[in-house]
Amino acid sequence: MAINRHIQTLDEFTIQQMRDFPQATGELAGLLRDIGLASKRVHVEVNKAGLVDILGDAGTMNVQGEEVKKLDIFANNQFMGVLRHGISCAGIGSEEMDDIVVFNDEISNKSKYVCLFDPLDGSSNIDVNVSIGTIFSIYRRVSELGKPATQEDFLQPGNKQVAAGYVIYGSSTMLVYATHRGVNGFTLDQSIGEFTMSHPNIVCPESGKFYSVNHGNFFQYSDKVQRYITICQQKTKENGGPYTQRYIGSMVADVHRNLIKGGIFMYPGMKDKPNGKLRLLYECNPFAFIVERAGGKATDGQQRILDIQPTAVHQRTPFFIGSKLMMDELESTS
Ligand code: AHM
Repeated sequence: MAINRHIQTLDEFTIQQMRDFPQATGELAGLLRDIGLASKRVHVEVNKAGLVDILGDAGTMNVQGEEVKKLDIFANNQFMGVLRHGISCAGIGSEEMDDIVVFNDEISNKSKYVCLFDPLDGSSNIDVNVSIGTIFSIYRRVSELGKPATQEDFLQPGNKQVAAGYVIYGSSTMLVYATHRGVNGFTLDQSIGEFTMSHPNIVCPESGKFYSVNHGNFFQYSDKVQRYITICQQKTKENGGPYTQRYIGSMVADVHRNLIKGGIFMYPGMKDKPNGKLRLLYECNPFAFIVERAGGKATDGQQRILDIQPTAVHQRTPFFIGSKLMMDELESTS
């Protein structure tokens, strides 16, 4: 006889979490529901990307001078639309837009949160059917409630995040999010159109076998990073290895794998790009928050990512993130 196992949806979970805090207003649960809704719409488009004319370049550059793909624009519009018309967000910042967008209407001005997004990370992989993802980050406003959100609300260090998460559009679509209470993963059950709890209380293994870095840039990295990569290559059974190199070029997929299985991901600074490629606010802070909550570590090679005081919404930073013991080994490499 089939057992009717209880499934817990994302909405049920966030509402249940809220009940533990009598003072909670439900705004965070509402925000997560809105993000879940937008990501389901993106999931639908990503899954039919090969069938419709949504692949390929949109013919414009984003603010960092990179090619914008059509799905990037679609995803950006979905998240922006859902949050603008919801009741829980005072404004957003997106990797795809030059400036922050302050919603500035009566309801939004009363909202206590702002959101930052990379609507479609790894978008250069869209055309070749590789996993891509959405990354998000939620902050409590520091500006006065009842008035429009301000730039300061968005330029807070990552340690002020209230929640952060990502959606991976892979062999299945998954939404993983962290709060100070832990990290949980929900897989999209397409038969009912709901994210359902599949990975409760995610803990990043203390160590792992995977190291993820773009080897093509090896000679652009600092001596220290080159030495650490060499240590990874020289690992044997006797000293915790061998390690396996895995680099998809889609950070959501690379960090997701390392979060679940243990590993280290690096996007170091390079001789001609000392701050690397990844954006502090849209990519590094959210992942640093998630991985730290799961027991791992994240740095820029010098300091904890979450302690960096941002000065611009689109700033970049070198990024090292992963299992605690592997990060310790990187830090102790001279
Ligand atoms: P994108 O949003 O333009 O795709 O860039 C971000 C991606 C990350 O997901 C990934 O880790 C990195 O770029 C890969 O860059 P590279 O090809 O230089 O290794």
